[in-house]
Amino acid sequence: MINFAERARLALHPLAQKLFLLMEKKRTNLAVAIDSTFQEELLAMADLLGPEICILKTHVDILADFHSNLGCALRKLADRHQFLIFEDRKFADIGQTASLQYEKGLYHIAEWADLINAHIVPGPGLIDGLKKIGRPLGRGLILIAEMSSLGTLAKGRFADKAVQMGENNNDFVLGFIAMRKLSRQPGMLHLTPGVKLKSGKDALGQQYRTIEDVLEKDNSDIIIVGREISHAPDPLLMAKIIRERAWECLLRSWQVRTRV
Ligand code: S5P
Repeated sequence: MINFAERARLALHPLAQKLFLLMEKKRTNLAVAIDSTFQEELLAMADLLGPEICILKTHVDILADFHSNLGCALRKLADRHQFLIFEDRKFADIGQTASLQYEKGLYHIAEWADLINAHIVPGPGLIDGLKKIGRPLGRGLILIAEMSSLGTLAKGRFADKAVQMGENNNDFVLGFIAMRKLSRQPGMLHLTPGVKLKSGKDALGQQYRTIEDVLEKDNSDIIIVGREISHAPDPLLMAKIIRERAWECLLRSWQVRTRV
């Protein structure tokens, strides 16, 4: 299995190249999900955890005190600590509506988020609508192929279809939310949520697997970790522990697959 530096060379999207290289340089494949409902808390966490992560994943629409200065503040932190900003908006409308949701409204997501994601239910017009706005700005799209929640319909043939749609649009799509590696294109990234140190679930259908399951058994690239870090007594310490463990798993998986 080839490493991130080699995959950066094979990636078609410049943002994928940037992400592969920053992961290799920082030695981290940890994306952190900060689902805080207060802007200052989100920014403080981003600053604290920035050196440990490759991606900061946000949900701006849960902020009780959203202010239009957020994007600018997040971009400064992303530049200082070298991570990408991923707004987990999960677009799911027709292309025209989604393009407006991406560019306009309260949040002006396209102005500050490197990455966004979308469901494939509406079909390829949604990708075209987002691409029209995001591509000229050098942004990238992650398609939701599989989900971590109990009873999800996003699996099997649905996931295959998502991969096909993503690969057909690899000038804008740079990867998938997936529970395992799905695409054979080396430039495509796989990001997996539902990760904790120990497997389990929450009260609302979220299902957790371990870092080892996700990275070594199922060959994903990036783990997305939320409450295990944000709700830990010492979030920075927990981020460091998870980051180190995830990187070791990745190195082991590369060695195993190189030997095969
Ligand atoms: O299938 C999914 C896709 C996503 S993007 N399952 C998920 O949990 N997510 C997101 O990952 C979710 O919206 C949340 O922000 C994060 C997981 O958070 P945690 O606290 O359960 O680790």
